[in-house]
Amino acid sequence: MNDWKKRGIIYEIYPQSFKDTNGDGIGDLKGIIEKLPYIKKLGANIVWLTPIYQSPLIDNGYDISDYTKINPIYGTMDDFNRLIELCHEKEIKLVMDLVVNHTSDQAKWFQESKKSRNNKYSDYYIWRDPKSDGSAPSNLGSAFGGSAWEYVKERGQYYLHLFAKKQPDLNWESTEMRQSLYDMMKFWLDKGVDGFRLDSISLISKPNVFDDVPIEDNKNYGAYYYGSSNGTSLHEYLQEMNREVFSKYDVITIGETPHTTPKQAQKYINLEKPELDMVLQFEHMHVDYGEYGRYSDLRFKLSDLRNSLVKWQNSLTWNTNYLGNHDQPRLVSRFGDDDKYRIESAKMLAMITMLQKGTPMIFQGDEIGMTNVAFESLNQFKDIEAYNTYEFLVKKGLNKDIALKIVKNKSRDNSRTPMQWNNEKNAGFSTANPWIKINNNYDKINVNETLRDEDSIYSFYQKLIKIRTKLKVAIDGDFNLISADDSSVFAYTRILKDRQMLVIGSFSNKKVKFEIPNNIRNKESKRILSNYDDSPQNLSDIIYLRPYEGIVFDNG
Ligand code: TEU
Ligand code: CA
Repeated sequence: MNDWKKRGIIYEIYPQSFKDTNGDGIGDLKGIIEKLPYIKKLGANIVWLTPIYQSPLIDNGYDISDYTKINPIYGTMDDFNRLIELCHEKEIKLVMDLVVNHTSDQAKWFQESKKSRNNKYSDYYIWRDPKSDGSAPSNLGSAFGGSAWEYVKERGQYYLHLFAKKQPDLNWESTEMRQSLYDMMKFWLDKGVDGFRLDSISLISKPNVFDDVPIEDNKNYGAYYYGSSNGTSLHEYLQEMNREVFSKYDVITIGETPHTTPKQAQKYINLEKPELDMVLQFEHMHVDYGEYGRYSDLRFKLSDLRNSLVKWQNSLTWNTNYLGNHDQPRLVSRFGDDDKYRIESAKMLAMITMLQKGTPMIFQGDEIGMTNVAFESLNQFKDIEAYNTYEFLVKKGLNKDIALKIVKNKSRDNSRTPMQWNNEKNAGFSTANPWIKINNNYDKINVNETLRDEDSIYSFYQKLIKIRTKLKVAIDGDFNLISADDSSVFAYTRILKDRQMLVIGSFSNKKVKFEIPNNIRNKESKRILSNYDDSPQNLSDIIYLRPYEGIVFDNG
C-alpha cells in the first residue's frame, strides 16, 4: 500500500449534521469547506463523506436516486468541485461513500426496471416470481425489519431489498449494470475524488435460488445477509471493478463488509488478486448483542471486545480501526463512561483504537467526546431503523417504555445529532432549527470550549495523530497482545525491530493493579502519552492505573 494510505487518518463527516451555512437546519458542503481548517488542525488527512448524491433520503442518502448529481440540500456541483480543490490544497484526501449494493426506488434504473420484463433496465435489479400461492419467493427479511421482498404489479414479480423497501438491490449478474456502475465511478474519480468507501460491499453477490433461511435475533424473517454476504461471485466482481476502475487511479478503497469473517476478509485485500485496500468489519460491534440482536439491553465485556479486536489484528495484514460511526451509538457512551469519566475514557478509547495496526477512523464529534443523546420520545428520532425496531419490539410484547429505552441506547441517531461547535444558539450548527434535535449537553461539550483547553480530548487526539503519522513503529510495527486474561486492562505492544511501543488502557472505573510482563520490561521505555498528567514517566514492573487511565511507553 502507498505511503499516503498507510499514514491515512480518516475523519468521517455526516454532512447533514456537520455545519449548516444557509440557515435551513441541514448541514451542507459550504459548511464542510468552512470547517476544513478545523479538520486540518486535528491532523486528519482523509475525509470520508457519507452520501451526498441526489436522494429522497429515506435512509439519509444511502438511497441514491441519481449517482452523478449532488443533492441540492447540500449544495451544487460547483461547491463540490471547490471542496475537492480546497481539500487538496490542504493535503487532505477526499473519499466518497458509494452505495452500489442498492439504489433508491426513485432511481431512473429502477423506475424503468419495474415497468416490464424486457426493457434495457429489466435486469438491473433482482426480480423473482411469487410462490404458487402468490407469496414472497422466500422468508428472507430486510436489515431494517419486515420482508426483504416487495411485490410490483406491473411485472407480477417481487424485487429484493436487503435494506428498506425503497432501497432495491442491484443485480450484479448483469454485465451492463456493472459497466454502468464503473462508468459512474470514473466520473467521480476523474473529478479528482481520492477514493471510495463502498457501502455494504460484502452483500452484492446474491444467491441464484432463494430458499428459506434460518431466522436469527428473535426476528420474524430469515437473516438478511444469509446467502448474500460473501456470495459466490463477489470476488470476481471486485477483481473486475479493480481492473476496470481502481487500478487506473491512485485511490484508496475501503469496503464496508457486514457479516464477514477474518478469513473471508483476507480475500478482499489479497495483493495477488487486487480488489480493495482495506475492509471495515463489524465483529467487535456485536459484543453487546443479545436476544434482539443489536437492539438489546446489554453492556459489553472487555474480554469479548479484546478477543474480537485481537483476532482481527492477528488475521489481517491491515485493517480499519474504529469504535463508532454514523451507524453506531457514541463510543464514549457505549464503551467508556459518558458521565464522571467522560474525558478520561474518551481519551483512553481513542488511544487503544488509534495505535492498533491499520487505518484509524474518527467519526465527527468523537474528538470532542460527544455522547449519546437523551431523546424523550419516539418522534424525536429520525432513523427509519429506530421506528421499525420500536414497532417490532412492541409487537413482540415488550412494554413501550422498555422498547423506547432499548431504541434510545442503540439507535443510530445517537451519533447523528448535530456537531456541537459552541454554546450559542443551536450549538453554532445552524441559525435555524436543526433537522434533528441537538444534544442538550452542547453548553459544556463543544468545539469552542475544547479549543480553549490544552488538556482537551481534541488535543489528545492531535497528539495521538502525530504519533500515528510520524512514528514508524506506530505504522508498521507488529501487533502483540499482552496480559490476555486481564479483566480490566487492554494492553499491547507494537514492535518494529528493536523498537517497542507499549499501549496500556484501563477499562475500569476503579483503581487497578497491572503487572508488566517480564519480556517487555524494557528499561529504556519512556512515557510518550497519557490521559493523566502524573502517570509514571518510566516503565516499572507494576503500575497502578486510575479509572480509565491510558499510557503509551516507547523505547525510541
Ligand atoms: O450499513 C450497512 C450495515 O450492514 C449496517 O451497519 C447497518 O446500518 C446495520 O446493519 C443496521 O442495523 C450501511 C450504511 O453504513 C448504513 O448507514 C446504511 O443504512 C446501510 O448500509 C444501507 O445502505
Ligand atoms: Ca444547509
